[in-house]
Amino acid sequence: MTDESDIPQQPRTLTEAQYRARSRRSVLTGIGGAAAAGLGWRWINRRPLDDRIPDVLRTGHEVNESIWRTLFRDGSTAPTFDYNASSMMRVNGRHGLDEEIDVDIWELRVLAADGSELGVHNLSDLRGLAQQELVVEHKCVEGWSHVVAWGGPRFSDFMNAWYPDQIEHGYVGLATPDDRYRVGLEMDAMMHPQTLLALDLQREPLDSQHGAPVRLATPLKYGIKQIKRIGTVQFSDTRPEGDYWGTRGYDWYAAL
Ligand SMILES: Nc1nc2c(c(=O)[nH]1)N[C@H]1C(S)=C(S)[C@@H](COP(=O)(O)O)O[C@H]1N2
Ligand SMILES: [Mo]
Repeated sequence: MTDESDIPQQPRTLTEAQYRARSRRSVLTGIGGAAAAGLGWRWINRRPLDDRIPDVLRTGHEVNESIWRTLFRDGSTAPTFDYNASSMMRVNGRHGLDEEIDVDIWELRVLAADGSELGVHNLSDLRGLAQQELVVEHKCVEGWSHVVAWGGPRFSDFMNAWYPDQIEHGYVGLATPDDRYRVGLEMDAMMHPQTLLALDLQREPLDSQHGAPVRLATPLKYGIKQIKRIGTVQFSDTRPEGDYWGTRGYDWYAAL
């Protein structure tokens, strides 16, 4: 992500030593996790999710997928924090954010697998769903993390309210309005209770560079999947095309 190297870094949540210790642990639990997933051991389900695994990003994708399913299928969740532990994070990644955004006329377009339009939503639709606050560690593949407070509806509530018959599809593709940044996620990850259509960051509406008016927030995935400024949502039975970092060599799952 060389195009972001000119952005000054905010202080990290973890000290350098803590971060290195965590990475060492991650290597160990990554290997143990692969073995456990293969053998079907149950203990791994109780492991804290933040012990997972930058190294898995670089190793077998199938292994990563099987760990992911073991971890999340049965309702495990990522650690949450006190609001007091959270603070505003840096802006990182501006793909798809070039144009001015007018949140009053912004619309979220929802497309079927064949590309036909299923629905269009405005901000009050999303504000009208039950609002959650989720204080979690946002992790970037570049090696920094930051505890932030997201606010907004669960994607699962959005689906249950308007598109219950689409939940059977295996994947969801999301794109910015200009189509320059795209991500694909498994429906399982999208339907997880900690996956939000985030409208708020630190209890304020998202500003433009953090993804106004709505972005994806999910502690199950690295930052690369947490698309800012969502313009379209499309259901799919196969992996959505054109995942921005997936097509540039990063693990498609980008799971923690
Ligand atoms: N539209 C868009 N969304 C994006 C990106 C981007 O470049 N464009 N970068 C991703 C990455 S790599 C990270 S770490 C987070 C950073 O979110 P922030 O800018 O709010 O810190 O946004 C993610 N979502
Ligand atoms: Mo990132």
